[in-house]
Amino acid sequence: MRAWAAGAAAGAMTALWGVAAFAQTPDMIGQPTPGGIDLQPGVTPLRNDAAFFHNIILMPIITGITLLVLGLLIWICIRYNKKANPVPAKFTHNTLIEVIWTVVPVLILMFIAIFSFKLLFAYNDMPKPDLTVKATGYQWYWGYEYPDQKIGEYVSNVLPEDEAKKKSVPYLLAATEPLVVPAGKVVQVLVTGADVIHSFTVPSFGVIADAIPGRVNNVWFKVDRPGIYYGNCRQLCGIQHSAMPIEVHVLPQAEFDAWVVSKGGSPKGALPVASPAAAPAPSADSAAVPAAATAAPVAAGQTATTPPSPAPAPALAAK
Ligand SMILES: [Cu+2]
Repeated sequence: MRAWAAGAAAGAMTALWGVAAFAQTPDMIGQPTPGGIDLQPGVTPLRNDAAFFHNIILMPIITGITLLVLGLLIWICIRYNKKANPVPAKFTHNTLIEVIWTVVPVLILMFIAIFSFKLLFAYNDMPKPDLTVKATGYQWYWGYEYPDQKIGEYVSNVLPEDEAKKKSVPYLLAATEPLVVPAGKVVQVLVTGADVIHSFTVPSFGVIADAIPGRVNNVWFKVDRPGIYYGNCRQLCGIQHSAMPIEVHVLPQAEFDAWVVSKGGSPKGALPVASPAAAPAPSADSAAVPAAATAAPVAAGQTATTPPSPAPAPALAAK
């Protein structure tokens, strides 16, 4: 029985990964692939670790357990139904089996915990950031601000469908203004919300942080490969939740500096980054963020409600 279950599990896994590998070949970087069933290809080490944890550690265990339980159910239905087994056994306990079904799950959870905690700590251990960006979620668009470069908050809306078509960019993923960051640098994103809870999510970076009003969460990433990467708000935040894409442009440092200048900022301002990493920081989110950073979003959130009046319009039209 056990051998049968193991064989079935192995067979199913092979089939699953075969299909995944097949579907993966034309996967696009930084955005979802039509018909794709695997995770988006990652471009940060953390994202690759997370994918390893999901694909190699969790999925086989989940598949194995599911198939084992299914096999047991089928076996019981066939072998112990009224016809096949008219006189049922009278015992109610079996010490050996009870020990096994207590100890084995504990061992499985301990095995998972080794990888899970390692990943969790890796996410929390942010190196000293080279750039800090503040991302604020609004109903329904994002505001980005570069405090050290003195770039005030600007609005990033969903790119209307006709413009997206014209530019051959993915509608509902492309934005009117991208978030721009330098390649090969540690980027810290301070994430907050101005009205309801949103979520700053870029799958290929392995980055996800809730944008909560009155709180600042932070995430970090370091992308070596210049390119365009897409994400979304990933928290149901209202009727236009689907219309708040995140478009990240990763540029070589020189181009990033030029972009900062074009935005009226100063690239040199990047150097004296206040180091929140220096604080003992019990958790990456919320409390550890310096008071100045927490105070800023609220103020920005209030002032930034002025420009958005044009913002909801395209979003509603897009509906
Ligand atoms: Cu949202």
